[in-house]
Amino acid sequence: MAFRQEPPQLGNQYETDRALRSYLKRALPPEVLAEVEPELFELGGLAGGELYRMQLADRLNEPRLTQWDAWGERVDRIEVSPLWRVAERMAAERGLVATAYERRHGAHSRLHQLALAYLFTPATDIYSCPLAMTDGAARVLETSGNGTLVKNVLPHLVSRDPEKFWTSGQWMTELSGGSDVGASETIARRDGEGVWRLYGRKWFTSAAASQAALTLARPEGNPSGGRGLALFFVETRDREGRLRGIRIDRLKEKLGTRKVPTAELTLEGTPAVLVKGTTDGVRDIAPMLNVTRLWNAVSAAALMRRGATLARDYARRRTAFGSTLLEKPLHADTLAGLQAEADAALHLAFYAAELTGREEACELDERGARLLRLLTPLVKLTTGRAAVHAASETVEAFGGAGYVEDTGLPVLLRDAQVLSIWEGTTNVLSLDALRTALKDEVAFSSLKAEIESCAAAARDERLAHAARTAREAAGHADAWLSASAKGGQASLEAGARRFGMTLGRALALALLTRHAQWSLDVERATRAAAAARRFAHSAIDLISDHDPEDAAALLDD
Ligand code: MFK
Repeated sequence: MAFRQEPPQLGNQYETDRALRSYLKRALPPEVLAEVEPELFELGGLAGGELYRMQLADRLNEPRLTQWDAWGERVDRIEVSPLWRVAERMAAERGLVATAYERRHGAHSRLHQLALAYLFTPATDIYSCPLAMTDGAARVLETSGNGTLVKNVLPHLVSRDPEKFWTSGQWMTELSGGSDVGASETIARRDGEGVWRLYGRKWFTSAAASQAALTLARPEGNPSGGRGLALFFVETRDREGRLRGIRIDRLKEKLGTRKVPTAELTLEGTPAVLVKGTTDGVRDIAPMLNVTRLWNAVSAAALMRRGATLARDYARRRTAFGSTLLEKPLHADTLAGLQAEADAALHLAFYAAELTGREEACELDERGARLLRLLTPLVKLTTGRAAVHAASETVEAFGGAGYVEDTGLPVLLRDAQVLSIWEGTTNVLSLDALRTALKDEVAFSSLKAEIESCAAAARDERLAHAARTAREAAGHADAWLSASAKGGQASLEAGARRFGMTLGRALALALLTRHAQWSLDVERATRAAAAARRFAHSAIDLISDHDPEDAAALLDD
């Protein structure tokens, strides 16, 4: 019989995720786990079954922008793909945002919600983008003290009823900069009736089909820079469904995340509501950034898991040179490395989720809050970079098939690339983390203490090397910071990425190690220890002193 290749398949994505299940067993009280597990099983089944089949069938569908109707009327209507329409309804019904705000399980509600997001994200082609922003907007409104928005808008963002559920965009990026938000040129002006109206261009607005958005604009007369901006809420359409002073100029032609209708917008007197004060918009939108960065990290871990799962399943089905790929020592070794990276990302992302949940339930002390401020950029930048690397390995694990579109595999690589770009690039977040570590000794010392405490928890000899590696890497980063702080701003900035990545990876290793000890003790299982040991042999300590003159010579024409 002629050779026939079976495609990779996915099982129940919760049931088969040993790393997630082991982590949740430690992180959640048994009664909470028992309550949330049925939802996770159900969503895991959909993610590996019906939704996966829909994803493959939906592969060529993309959002469509219709700017004019047949009779010359400007309509600027966006239609999203069939998969996204299903995802929107399902996200509302299953409380992908609501769960975090209902707080049925207090401080554990964030974990509950993000465990759902972890299963949902790889199954819905980046529908996590509008959900992340909606969650961020909900958090900003919840803590804004703006009674009107809390009463009229927040219930839509956290609704489980698909007819009431709204998603929110986060319109920040302008031509002048996606990173340097303080350079924004959008102007806010009050009209004769006292309504704020926005004028300007937003250059990269994800999920432009949303019913609402938070955005930044400069009230006329305000100074330049981030302090002169103010945070505004915008309801995008009126009761008849017409855009309110917004023109959608075009959809972006992106490398990946192609289901996400990312648009260029012109604001032509868009009515808007001031969320807080008339200044300090960057500071006021920061809670949203922290929530979307957390989603970014969870999505990175989830996409790494999806890639590793597909590659492992395929390796069982694919035969070459007389045996399955999984029986080939080098292929198995490569996949094991991929799995360890995915486990590390999972522990890092969910550790930030734990602290976020505690903060939201008012159970995090000042020290913890400051640790979380430093942690968020570190977690985002570390997992975002790791996800890009992992996606490339995943595609390669399929050989030529991974390079062919209708296998549904290349999209994993294209989509992963966004994770290190949006919500702050690796370098911008490295600088943010560096500034925070320098400015806030409490935050930095709490991070070092956390790494130390995780490493100290590892009593088993089999974890000794992993614990030592985490400790030494953190110590090296600490020593580098002290030495470089004396050397001047340029050398500090030049080393910021190595500093951030080292801290992020050292913390991931420390968390993995602590979990591995627990798993040895309680579950009598060695899988987590294997992940910690394997991850410990990857690049953890990236600190090194480079001669700035070498960099200059390399960049010289
Ligand atoms: C799957 C996940 C999907 C996610 C989908 C999202 C799609 C959305 C697409 C996008 O919107 S992409 C665009 C994302 N853009 C960014 O993330 C911006 C990246 N740039 C930065 O983060 C810069 O560091 C920053 C704009 C914040 C720098 O601006 P500034 O004007 O130099 O601000 P500065 O002075 O650093 O901070 C101003 C205040 O905010 C300070 O507080 P004070 O006024 O009290 O001194 C800061 O401490 C505070 N702040 C800044 N970042 C903060 C923060 N506070 C808490 N958390 C933070 N992260």
